[in-house]
Amino acid sequence: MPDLSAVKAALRAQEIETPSWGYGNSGTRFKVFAQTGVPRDPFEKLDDAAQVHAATGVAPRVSLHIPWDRVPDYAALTAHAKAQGLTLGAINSNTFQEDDYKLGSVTHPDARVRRRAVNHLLECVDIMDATGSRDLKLWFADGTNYPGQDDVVARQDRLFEALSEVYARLGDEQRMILEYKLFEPAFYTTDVPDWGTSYAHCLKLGEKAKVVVDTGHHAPGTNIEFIVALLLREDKLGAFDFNSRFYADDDLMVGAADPFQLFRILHEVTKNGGFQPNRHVAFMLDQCHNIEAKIPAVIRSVMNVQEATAKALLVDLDALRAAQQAGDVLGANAVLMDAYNTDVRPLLREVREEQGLDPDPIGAYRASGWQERIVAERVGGHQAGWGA
Ligand code: PSV
Ligand code: MN
Repeated sequence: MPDLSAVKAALRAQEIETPSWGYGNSGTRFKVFAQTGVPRDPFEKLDDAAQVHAATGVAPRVSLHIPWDRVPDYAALTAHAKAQGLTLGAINSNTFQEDDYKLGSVTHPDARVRRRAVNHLLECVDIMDATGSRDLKLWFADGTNYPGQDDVVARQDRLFEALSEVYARLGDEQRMILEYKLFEPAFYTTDVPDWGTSYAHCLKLGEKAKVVVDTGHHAPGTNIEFIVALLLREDKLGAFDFNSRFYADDDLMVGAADPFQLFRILHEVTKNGGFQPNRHVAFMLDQCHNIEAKIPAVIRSVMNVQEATAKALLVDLDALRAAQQAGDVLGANAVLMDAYNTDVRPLLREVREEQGLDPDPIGAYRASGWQERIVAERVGGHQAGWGA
């Protein structure tokens, strides 16, 4: 059986990065629903993220999204984070909300538009210099809607040219992490549709380029844990964007749709050393809380990741290997299922108590009075939203 004190130590050491946009208003392409108390600027988003960290103890970093989190003074934003025990995490670029990008950004047929997109990515690296962020996170909406619309190979060439220029600008400690997504907003071809395309570009670029696995960006039925295991084997897994999906890129709370899949993914992470600090895998949430209360939803999501992680850490790897070696199909499966079926909530309550935290993070948040305070104080001004 796994050593319980090692399991607890791993749970204490876990770090989950939360997304600034998860605290702002969001919605679908049909409607963005405003909620009361929502942050009006990136500083207030950090204040909310600090509540999540205070309640859970494992959410010390916040991803930013440019331009949504553009501020005149990034040193001030970084200091604001630091004052609350937070650091600034991945800088997410945005090359999907300008008219210029109708036919693509870095893969656009027009060199002028490509230049504009690359300049934005370079600006994001400047911001990383100011915030101390390690990762430039790239997701491209680029693609085509109709057969024949553009030359798909030429688009790959343009993509690589753009990535190479930005890669060359990275500092020694900085990385480029390249996300893929099967479809949407493009419906015929997407320029980075899958892990293989991301991997191929990252491999050519070099060691500082890694793949991001967003759990909502695959075709239904895709075996995501296999992708994770393979990328870890190749040392090309840079980060996770965790969320849940029932149909497409639903961006629901991680662990809500398929907690068993989340467990299987985290089992591969555990087994293949993905939690080791020297592997530098970032565990991030990429979610939107359209109809539910945002801060408690982020807390719940962090807890869901913790629970799946605890179960993955409880897998008896010695017994699993022995069963696998003996060709004991049912025995090996039973080892995994035993861990999955363990109720780890008492263990996590214990870990929190040992850290001086309330064993019930959501209860602690509700009791803190923060929600009432932001509803009362955050009046006037423009609520933050994703700008869609
Ligand atoms: C857009 O689909 C997206 O959800 C990507 O997954 C990015 O990671 C995120 O937005 C931030 O741009
Ligand atoms: Mn994502």
